[in-house]
Amino acid sequence: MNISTNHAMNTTTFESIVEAMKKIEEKKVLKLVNYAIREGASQAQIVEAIQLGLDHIGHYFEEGRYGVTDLMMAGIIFEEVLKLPSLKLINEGSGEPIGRILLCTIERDLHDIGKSIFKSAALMSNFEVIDLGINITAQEILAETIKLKPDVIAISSILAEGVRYIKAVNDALVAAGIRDQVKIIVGGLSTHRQAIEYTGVDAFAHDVYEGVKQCKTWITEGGEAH
Ligand code: B12
Repeated sequence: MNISTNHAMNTTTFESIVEAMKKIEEKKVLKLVNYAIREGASQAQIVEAIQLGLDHIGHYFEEGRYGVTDLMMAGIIFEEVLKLPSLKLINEGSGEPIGRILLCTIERDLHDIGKSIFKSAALMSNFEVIDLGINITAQEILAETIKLKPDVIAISSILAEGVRYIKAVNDALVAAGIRDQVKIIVGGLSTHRQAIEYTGVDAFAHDVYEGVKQCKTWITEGGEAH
């Protein structure tokens, strides 16, 4: 996702959102986001600005300048932004669902913001999304897959340790003899190409839009993972 250039949101507003997020200024972020929406900014542009702010927060956390409470506050602000009625309007798709996605954050991982953004993007593309939540184990995913028969299992994995739990999901589906009935896509910080080979999943995506595009390819063209 690279949309900081050529966007409907003006550069000053974009940078102000990044700055306010960086400083964890809740009211200011919400005010600026509302202003940006009135200016014609898209959901993707707002997400990008906030994500840039979060990247700074992540670095400050690594340097010891921010603590876990700051990470929590940053997460809460992002959730509030995603819940803004003005953003929700552009969240929902319309018409018959084109496919069913089972979505979750992997075992031991409590990060759910990337997952929520994926959900909005998938809904906008007319997918039915069943969100299992956070800290979901391979056995839980297996049980829901048997019950709900999704076309795609989409997993968010933000912590580096997530890779081994994702492998467990693949192994559980193989053991149950249903691995070939569903595609698995993983997104998040801990994902990279080598990890995909190790886990046995079908695809990974660095951002949600790339991920949704891959899901659409699987559904509409019966295409292979990249
Ligand atoms: C907010 C935050 C938290 C909040 C989460 C709140 C919430 N509701 O999610 C809280 C306070 C709970 C938290 C806790 C911890 N956190 Co934290 N957190 C962050 C922070 C600042 C932002 C994460 C975020 O939401 N980013 C914004 C979203 C939009 O980005 P994203 O999640 O990466 O999602 C994008 C892509 O990855 C992708 N994507 C994500 N999911 C999916 C799914 C699919 C299917 C697809 C296709 C794509 C996709 O698309 C998204 C949009 O493009 C990051 C720093 C950072 N720079 O990201 C650290 C960070 C992720 N946390 C970190 C750590 C270490 C922790 C803790 C261990 C801290 C501690 N000592 O307790 C705990 C772990 C708790 C646990 N068991 O999970 C590290 C992880 C290091 C690692 N790689 O393992 C980071 C990177 C900070 C750092 N630099 O050290 N954290």
